Amino acid sequence: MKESALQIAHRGYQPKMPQALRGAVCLKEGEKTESVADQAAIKELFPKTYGLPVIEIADNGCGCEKEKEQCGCGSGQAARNVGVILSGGQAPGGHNVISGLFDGLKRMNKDSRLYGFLGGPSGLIDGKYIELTADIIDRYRNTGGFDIIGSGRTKLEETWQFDKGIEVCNRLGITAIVIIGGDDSNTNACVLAEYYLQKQCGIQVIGCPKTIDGDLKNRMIETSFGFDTACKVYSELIGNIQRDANSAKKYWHFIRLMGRSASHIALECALQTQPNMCIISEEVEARKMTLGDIVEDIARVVAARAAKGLNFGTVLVPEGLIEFIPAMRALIQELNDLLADSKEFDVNGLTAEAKQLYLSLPEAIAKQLTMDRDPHGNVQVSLIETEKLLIEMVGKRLAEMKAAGEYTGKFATQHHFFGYEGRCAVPSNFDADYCYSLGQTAAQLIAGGRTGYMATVRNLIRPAEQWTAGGVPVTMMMNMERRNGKMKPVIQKALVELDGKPYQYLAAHREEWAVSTDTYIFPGPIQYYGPSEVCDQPTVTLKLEHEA
Ligand code: FBP
Repeated sequence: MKESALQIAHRGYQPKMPQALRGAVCLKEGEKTESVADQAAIKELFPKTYGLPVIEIADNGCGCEKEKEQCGCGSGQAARNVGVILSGGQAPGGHNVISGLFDGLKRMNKDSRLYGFLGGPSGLIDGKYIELTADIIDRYRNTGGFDIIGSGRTKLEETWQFDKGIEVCNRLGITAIVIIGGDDSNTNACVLAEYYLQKQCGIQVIGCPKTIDGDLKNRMIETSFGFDTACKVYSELIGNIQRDANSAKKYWHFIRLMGRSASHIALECALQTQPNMCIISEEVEARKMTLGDIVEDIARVVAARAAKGLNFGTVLVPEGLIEFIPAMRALIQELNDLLADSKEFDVNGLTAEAKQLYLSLPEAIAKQLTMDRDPHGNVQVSLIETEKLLIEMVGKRLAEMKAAGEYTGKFATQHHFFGYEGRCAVPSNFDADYCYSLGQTAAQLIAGGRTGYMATVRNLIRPAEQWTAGGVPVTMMMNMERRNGKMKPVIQKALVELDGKPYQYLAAHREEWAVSTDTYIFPGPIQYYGPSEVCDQPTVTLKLEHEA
């Protein structure tokens, strides 16, 4: 297979790692934990994995005899067989989690073996796997994509699936599984860990925080991997479009950005590029805005720019917007419940209010809302073309304003959707380093006999040598939510916080960005080689959230 110059050069890139992961380590136990909410319900559902302590990985120069005894880390470990699964949407850096895991296991015992289950969680149940040898791993180091073993969205939730997993693991001598996934996949990882503990089958389960959406973060997890690279790719494209808009001066660009429910990607891209408008779904919900209100806001900015002779601009639209408009959310909830019970959709199954809203939507959007849910019961928001809906409605509103003498400009538009362009990009140095460290951390948690944990690497705005590594019990991040019409334990999704610094920065600057011609930022492409201030920077979100 012919490889690009970057691919060839990049194979030799040595990811930077926290100092604590470089030599022999010990696992230090912190305080016992509680779930973020619904403690009694979560405790009852996870009797074995609830309340575990947070783990910090320290180099074993810490002088703590007890911890040294318990961790059994560093070299001299017994050989072990481990399975790894990539779950859900692709995110840059997945291959580095696997190579970090591989190197970590081999460092502890060269006879350890790593098996990759093919095509996501279904690979475990169907017993489809490959052994990941050094040759294979070396071909995928520092590359984007999940193609080393593939990914999938099969939900691991039923006892027969867990039992099949035991059969397959026993056949391969596997005593630990690493699940690399988002909030839903890590929830399932914890359900699996709990079941395997109850069955005393000797299989540990460790999760790793993956998703470009950036919504798997909390007090213990600073960011999910892939968010950094994806946002940098989209920001490059938005910057290019802004330069085109500024040059041609004839189009309004409506750019929808992936990210599912949360608006982290749209917000981060806005911070990197300073567009004329960026809608934040969480704000729309908090201000109880209607679709009409959003359209009015955009039309107001278009008219203000037109008054200055600027008939061009950029509007960023988060993928999940539609779900955050309160009336739409109620409609979607009704549709979810209706579609969970029957595959045939009948509009008369909706309440009068929801039915009226449903019938008022453009046909294409209404149809998109009733399409199949993903296996976790989520609306597939990536298929709903909100940017086109907004263009249509803003166009109508501007025509009314023109008739009333309130607007005199031109409204020529282009629409874009950026999502898949960023999910398999070559990981930024940040993601390459972060992911490799996550993989190494997972190996240490396995060596320390832990299960029901997610690997964590923190202190991420510092140089990689100063990052800290550890494990957080998955139950600590859980609460109860309604899914497919039933209450389920799930990892709490992190939405954009309106009192958080990233949103506050946007709010403080957006009036200026709306009407200006010289505030656009053009980030250019991700750089892999060159000065650290160009190549190793974390996202603006991370910096704003964690800088003192
Ligand atoms: P994960 O949550 O599984 O990481 O997926 C993220 C995502 O890229 C979302 O941003 C998007 O809505 C969805 O996946 C698209 O799913 P699909 O890959 O099935 O089209």
